[in-house]
Amino acid sequence: MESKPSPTEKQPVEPAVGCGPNTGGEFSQRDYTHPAAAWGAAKSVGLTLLNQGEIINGVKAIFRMNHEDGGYDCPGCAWPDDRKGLRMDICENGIKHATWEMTRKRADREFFATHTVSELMEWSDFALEDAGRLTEPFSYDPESDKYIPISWDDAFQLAGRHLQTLSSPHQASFYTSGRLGNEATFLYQWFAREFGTNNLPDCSNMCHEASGRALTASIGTGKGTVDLVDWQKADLIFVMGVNAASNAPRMLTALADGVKERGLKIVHVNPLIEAAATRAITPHEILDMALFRATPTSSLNLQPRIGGDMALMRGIAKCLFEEVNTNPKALDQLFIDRFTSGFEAYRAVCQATPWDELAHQSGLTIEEIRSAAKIYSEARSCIISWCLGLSQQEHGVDAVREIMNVLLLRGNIGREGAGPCPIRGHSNVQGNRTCGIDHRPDAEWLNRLEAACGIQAPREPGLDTVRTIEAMARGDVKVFLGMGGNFAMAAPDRNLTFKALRRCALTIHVSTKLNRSHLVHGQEALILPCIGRTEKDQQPSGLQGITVEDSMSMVHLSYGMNEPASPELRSEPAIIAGIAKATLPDTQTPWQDYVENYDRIRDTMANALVGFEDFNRRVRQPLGFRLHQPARELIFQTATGKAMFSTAPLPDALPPPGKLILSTMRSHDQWNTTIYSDNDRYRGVKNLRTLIFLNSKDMEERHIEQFSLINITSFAKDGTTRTLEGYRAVRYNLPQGSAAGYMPELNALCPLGDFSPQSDQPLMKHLIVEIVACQPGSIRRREP
Ligand SMILES: Nc1nc2c(c(=O)[nH]1)N[C@H]1C(S)=C(S)[C@@H](COP(=O)(O)OP(=O)(O)OC[C@H]3O[C@@H](n4cnc5c(=O)[nH]c(N)nc54)[C@H](O)[C@@H]3O)O[C@H]1N2
Ligand SMILES: Nc1nc2c(c(=O)[nH]1)N[C@H]1C(S)=C(S)[C@@H](COP(=O)(O)OP(=O)(O)OC[C@H]3O[C@@H](n4cnc5c(=O)[nH]c(N)nc54)[C@H](O)[C@@H]3O)O[C@H]1N2
Ligand SMILES: [Mo]
Repeated sequence: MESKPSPTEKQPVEPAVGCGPNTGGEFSQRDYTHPAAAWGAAKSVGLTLLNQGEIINGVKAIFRMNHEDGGYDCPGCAWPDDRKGLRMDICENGIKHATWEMTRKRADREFFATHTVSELMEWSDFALEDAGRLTEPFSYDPESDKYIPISWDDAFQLAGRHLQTLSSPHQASFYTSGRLGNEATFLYQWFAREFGTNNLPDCSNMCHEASGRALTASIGTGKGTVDLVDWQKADLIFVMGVNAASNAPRMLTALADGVKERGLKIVHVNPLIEAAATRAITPHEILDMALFRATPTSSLNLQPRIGGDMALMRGIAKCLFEEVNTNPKALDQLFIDRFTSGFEAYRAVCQATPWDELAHQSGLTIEEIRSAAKIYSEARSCIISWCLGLSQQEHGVDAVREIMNVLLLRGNIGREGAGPCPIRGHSNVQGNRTCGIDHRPDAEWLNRLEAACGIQAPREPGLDTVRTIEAMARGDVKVFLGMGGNFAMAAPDRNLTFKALRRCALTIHVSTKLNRSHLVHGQEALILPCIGRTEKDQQPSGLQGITVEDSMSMVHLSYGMNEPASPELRSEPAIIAGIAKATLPDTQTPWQDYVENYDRIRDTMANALVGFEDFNRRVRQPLGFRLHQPARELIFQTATGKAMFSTAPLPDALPPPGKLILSTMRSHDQWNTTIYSDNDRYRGVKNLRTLIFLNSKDMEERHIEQFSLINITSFAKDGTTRTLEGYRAVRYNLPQGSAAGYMPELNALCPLGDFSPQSDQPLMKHLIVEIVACQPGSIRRREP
């Protein structure tokens, strides 16, 4: 076999094709100077609605989303709803997300009769989802290489047969994506455990696992402790490692209102200066939008190197320890003495870390760190919020614990306007964990589950996302069930993940739309279509609501309002019950009763889950209810019974010589693996997804020009490399040594073996890469 020429020889390559529509035409990038969430947002929403033929329904949908008296929970993100009844906060990306589900297009039996799976593999990810809503169950037919219709009963029997013939229940793995409502979640984990395994990987294994583990170790809860009222009271908010204008747009309202109404201070910490860090117009302020009156939303912008956050936090702590010599109020010593443990050790670690090292590792100047510390020590109350920039790192757990350390030093927890606030991703990812999706369940939870559900739960820990891929690749896991999501594209190490899925005897996907995970299938494969969040869920006892938990632990009901995309669709609880009944011949669980009336599921949940007592009544209160959070009341369920300082050593965040650290992230016009267009408005990008943002000095050093074609090679710890060719370099304001580009295209570069030993999270924000210029070959484009 001919060996592949090394990229440094400047072999001609063709421009890479991204996951978006790839409609061709000119691409460009320029600085975006408009405020976030202004008319550009309105225009973009209009285009999405137009494309989906949904102007009327889309507009109706907007006015039902997140409403106090009914309506459905926005499937877009987990930001809580400000449902005071006075005004409704909606956002561009939530509307896009909801209308994407409401499309009139259909991927029906005619569609699948027309296209083979091999042909569909050639389609872009955009085109696959754009085929429309799935209409009935399909199974893979190897003869014709097509998906063909199958009855629900036969589909369940097929699933049941496979699961029953496994030699151990651990040969199946049950993935969850964070859209699943609480009731379906509870049934799903119940089914997996009654079947006999804790193999419950979820998207959280790639998302906020690190945050959950860090907070549990520090303060005895896996969640943030603040709510929206705290956001409205805080003096100071740190916004770290999140692109809020695109991924949690309703946060802009809280930021802009805070600045306007009470002089809120905001410190942004991000290698990129994202749109929310400059100025915002909040979507509901129509007058402001018309007059283009933007609110500045930054007191300080810090651009650390990728992975430099922990050094910054430690620097802030070091400043406080210095300041307390002259200003005793710099630390909240009363709080520290009463509620924390490990303080002296933490002080010693901070004092022992030299300033030079903190500056070098954070990529910031000592002055910048000092100015952040000054703002922090002057604030009466402070919230620190963060997202994937912190969690998808090798030392993500240590970094989040360092955030907690800094909060504890000034007693910034358990009082108004203060506390840690991880910004969750999927609209119910937090609820999934609360309701039992956990591959490492503790004994207390399993005992409660057994008592409430009359089952025997397995005690051995199960597989998470990374371990599931490894096990499928080895042939140890033979049945993969994806409850939502797009596992093949969202997971790291594309080639390996594809191989792993293809080794399975059976892959099942419960989905609303066609995606690549359906095409990268096992020997046998099922697509089971479900109703979406925006649709009515009719069961024998009437219209059903489902519950979700937002980022700030509020649990509330959500009712769909549209007719289902097809009469053949089933609800997620009904599909889980169907598979369960076909798999567990001796089950004592009344699956059918549960499907007929979700109140019955909630009654059982009330017995099994701490904090869900009287669930059915409390969730019907106008705003639902807030889950009790001991840490919010300064009750710390940790090893010492106190909030615990941590003293982890500072990791080395620097790229090896000649290499760069690459972070993978979302564009403005995508929802995880769902791509709406090839634009990234707030970063000024048009028509291009296969790009890498680079610092101008890094480009010069490599003789790379703006938009020139480049190859990217990632270096795994085991010595293997992965290369993507034909990307384009785009000059961008980010620190030297740091680079950024889009998921899911770049997942091909994430080595499966390179996950954080602290959280098992793949290092999606910390790839070690080499980037070299290459020559263009003949231009070839894939037809959409
Ligand atoms: N419209 C829309 N909304 C979404 C999603 C979506 O795809 N589209 N996805 C949802 C999901 S599942 C999630 S988890 C969230 C994700 O929300 P985000 O966390 O905003 O997701 P990313 O786009 O990956 O952006 C990561 C941010 O971290 C920054 N960053 C990268 N490395 C570092 C670092 O080392 N330090 C710091 N401080 N910052 C860093 C990047 O510059 C970028 O701003 O959004 C949710 N909401
Ligand atoms: N390189 C890199 N990779 C990443 C990340 C990153 O930052 N960088 N982020 C990671 C993160 S934070 C996450 S959360 C994961 C996301 O991973 P996933 O949750 O697995 O992926 P999504 O793209 O959100 O899933 C989209 C699919 O969900 C299905 N769907 C939509 N609505 C519903 C519904 O109501 N019910 C059901 N059953 N299905 C539905 C549709 O068929 C759609 O195609 O990706 C991870 N992967
Ligand atoms: Mo996520």
